[in-house]
Amino acid sequence: MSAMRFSESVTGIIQDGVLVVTIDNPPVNAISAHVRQGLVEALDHGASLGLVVGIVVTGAGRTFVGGADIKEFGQPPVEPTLPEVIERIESCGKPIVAAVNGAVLGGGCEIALACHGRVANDKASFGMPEVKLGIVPGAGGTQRLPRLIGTVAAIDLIGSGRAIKAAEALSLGLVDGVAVDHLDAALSLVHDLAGEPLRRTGLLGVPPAEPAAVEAATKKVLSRARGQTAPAEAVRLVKAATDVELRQGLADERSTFLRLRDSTEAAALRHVFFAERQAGKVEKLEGIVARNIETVGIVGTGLMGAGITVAALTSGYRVVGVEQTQEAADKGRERISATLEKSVQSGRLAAAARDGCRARLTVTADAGELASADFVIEAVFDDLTVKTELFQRLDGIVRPDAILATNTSYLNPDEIAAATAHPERVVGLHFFSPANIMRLVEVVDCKATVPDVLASALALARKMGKLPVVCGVTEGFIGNRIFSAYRREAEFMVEDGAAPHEIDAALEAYGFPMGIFAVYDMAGLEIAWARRKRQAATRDPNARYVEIADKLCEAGRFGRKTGRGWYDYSGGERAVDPAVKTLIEAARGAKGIEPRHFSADEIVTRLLKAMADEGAALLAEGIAGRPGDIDLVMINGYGFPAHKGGPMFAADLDTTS
Ligand code: 3H9
Repeated sequence: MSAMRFSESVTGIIQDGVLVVTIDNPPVNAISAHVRQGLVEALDHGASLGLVVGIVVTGAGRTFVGGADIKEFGQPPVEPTLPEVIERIESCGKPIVAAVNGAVLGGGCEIALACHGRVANDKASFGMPEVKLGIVPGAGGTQRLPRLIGTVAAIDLIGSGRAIKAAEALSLGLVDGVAVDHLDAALSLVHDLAGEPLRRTGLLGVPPAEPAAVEAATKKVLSRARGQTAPAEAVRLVKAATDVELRQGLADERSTFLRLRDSTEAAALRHVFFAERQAGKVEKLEGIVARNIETVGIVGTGLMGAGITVAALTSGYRVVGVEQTQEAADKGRERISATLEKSVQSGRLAAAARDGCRARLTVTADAGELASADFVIEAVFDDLTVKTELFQRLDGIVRPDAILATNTSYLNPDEIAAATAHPERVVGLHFFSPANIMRLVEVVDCKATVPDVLASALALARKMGKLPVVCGVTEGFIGNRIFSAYRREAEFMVEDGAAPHEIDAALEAYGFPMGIFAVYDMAGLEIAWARRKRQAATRDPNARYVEIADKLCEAGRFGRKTGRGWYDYSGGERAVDPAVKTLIEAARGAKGIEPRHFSADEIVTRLLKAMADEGAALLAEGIAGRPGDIDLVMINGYGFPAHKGGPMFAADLDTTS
């Protein structure tokens, strides 16, 4: 029989007396209005055909259903709603089985939950990531999932938004079977279910749970929520499924979903979602093909180099690590090995994958081995002479088509590139420490970088699982330049009367995991001090300069590692130090500043404005391509709370509200 078309994205075919309905809405089969309309048409058709014993629902391509169409959020509602479609599925008189062929997320999971049976192939993954978008499931997920897998597992999955593989879904009871041929398995399940009383998930009771386990799961979710609303609401709704009737639970879930969907928090997280998908897309690279990279050379296997090495190894590259001496190479190998081991212990890396990583790694004191590398990343001491000398040497070692990347954080990569015979093959790759864990990489498009080198650097970063953000050359690139403006403003407020702990408390209440002075102490104060000393001669004498950080360094207070910095750590915890108060008062006195009170609101407003103003300057100078890129850098590199959308989003909100 020829294929039936129920809408532009939903088709059907009858196979073995079963209507097989396929959702085909690229790129991720989101449940757009025409998918919902098509599904309703298909269900009606399947129910009305006497020869059809049941229905299978599946997805075309790599995804079953990627969830509600996020682009529809904020648009006027179009019928039928997803809860209406789901109600039709669950109450259908013929068995409906979900044949899960790939990722099934959010509303997609809710469709699968409402089906009378679920089978998956081994590529399937299941997740309810709504909390990551600042919302809760809005089509029955919080009510049906606990009925199927229990309250504790449902709190974990819905509260964290994490995705699980087919095998875990099977062990939790989320699917009835995992098969190589999911369609075949789904067809036979429909035949098994036909004529039998149907198992409707919404009518099941929630299995009893140990109160202590429910409490522990709740605590875990809330401890990670950091000021976000959605996770707590999601947990509340899941717990309520035990106590209230399905209809009441669904109504509560729907009104909570609609309220959160229209919140600023959800708008911020949607902005982040789309900004991430935009990041690294550069108009001038359209049609440019990235070079094939198989072997990555890494010069310097200290903390940063080892982290980059692990990120490269775990994404399948062969790595040649180079050090200056055999002793340093041995130490580097040990450091890399220990980092790999830690990844295995924390569950990020399978033991077999670790063995593969080791087999692809060479660490040597012979720089000549870099001749086999397609892409070389330097992660040596951040000093211009050291780096330019290294790049000159690399010219004589690497292949003519090899790409050279510098991991400098503050130096001018154009100057480093100029030291080589071929500056067109040099690019900046600014990783964040620990580089095997932090997702952000600033990809610096230098003056002479040619498009296919930039495209290759982006492709490499993406393959390493990173979030690459392209930027132009400026001191500190996007992140450190904004961080400097933010730090400057914080220090102005300290000089004018705010205590460092008041500023940190205001930032932490806003959602930063750590205030700026606590971050300072953790990173160590001495590197920035050395930089300020280097810049002293060229500093604008008329610009305001706060000396308090210099005075702390002069007193040997370099932060946590010395037990004292902006705070005192001698008791193990961060504590306000009267000696710092005295030092600040002396600095104010020396300038004749009369201290005044700063409210938490004023502190946050001023710091956000300082970041957004610097961001606007970066955009005007063409250093950053999009406001969203700046937001991603601050969120992923500097602890800016994602649910606030980043400094540019927050500033935009301020001017539009
Ligand atoms: C929900 O379901 C609420 C319900 O409970 C209740 C409703 C009543 N919508 O990530 P990629 C686009 S909330 C619209 O690079 P991948 C994306 O923007 C939803 N568009 O692909 C990009 O577009 P472009 C819960 C979407 O293969 C393109 O698809 N669901 C959606 O690396 C490719 O995206 C989620 O939160 C969407 N739902 O990963 C799932 N998803 O090419 C969010 C993607 O123009 N999605 N796009 O830049 C994902 O996690 C990943 O996209 C996925 C594929 C794993 C599916």
